[in-house]
Amino acid sequence: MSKLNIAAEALDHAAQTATDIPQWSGADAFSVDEAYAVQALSIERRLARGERLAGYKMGLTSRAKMAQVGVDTVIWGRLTDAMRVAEGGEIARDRYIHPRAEPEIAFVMGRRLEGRVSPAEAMAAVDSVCVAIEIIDSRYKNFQFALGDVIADNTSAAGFVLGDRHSPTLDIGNRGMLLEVDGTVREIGSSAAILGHPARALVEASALLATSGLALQPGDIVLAGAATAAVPLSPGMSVRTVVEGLGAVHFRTV
Ligand code: 0L1
Ligand code: MG
Repeated sequence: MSKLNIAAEALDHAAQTATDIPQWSGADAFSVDEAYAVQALSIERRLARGERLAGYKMGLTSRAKMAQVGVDTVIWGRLTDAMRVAEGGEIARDRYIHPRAEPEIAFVMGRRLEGRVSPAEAMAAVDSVCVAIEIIDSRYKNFQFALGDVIADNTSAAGFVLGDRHSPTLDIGNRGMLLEVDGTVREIGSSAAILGHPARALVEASALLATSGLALQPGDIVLAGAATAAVPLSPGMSVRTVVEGLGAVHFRTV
């Protein structure tokens, strides 16, 4: 088995068993291209088990997130249907290694979008926008990684919750966003923290996916990235995100 396949299997196994693994470092560290290849191989394993591709997530699209994890490049990962948590649903904390939640905005694509586009062209391909929460869970020890590690680990993608769908004509630039735990505000920010405007995350998604020969398809979900740092999850929490103008979404941990 190749080095990339061995890594994909290790990451997939770590996610399935909620067991952390060491980072790849030194001579074993992955280049960006190798890391995206590992990510694709690990997702193939999920698809072979019957999961379906649901879309993509953009990672590290805000300064708060870059500072939290010490990596300063926008990255992307893949979402599958099995990662979706129903609005108001619950997750078992022990199915994850060290999960965190972060407030996001999601796009649902109405049309195909590929390559370099303007923000207006990107938004014209969107069917709807929603408030969202992403659940991330690094498969690495102590939630620490270098750029190649986190890309290979599908950019820590572990789950997502979507709220009601709204028209893409709604203003989503500079909207207040917050994350509450048990009714207490834990993180507060603005959608402007997401690359200046969440539409720019969609522009980046389209351009970056094209470098891997991919395009956004109708029905794909795209998480734009978090507006704030992520909050660690423990059992018995009620987690809620509100985005001004888009409403709220929540889930619970047991
Ligand atoms: O969605 C994100 O911004 C996460 C990207 C990977 C870094 C992390 O695990 O926080
Ligand atoms: Mg995120």
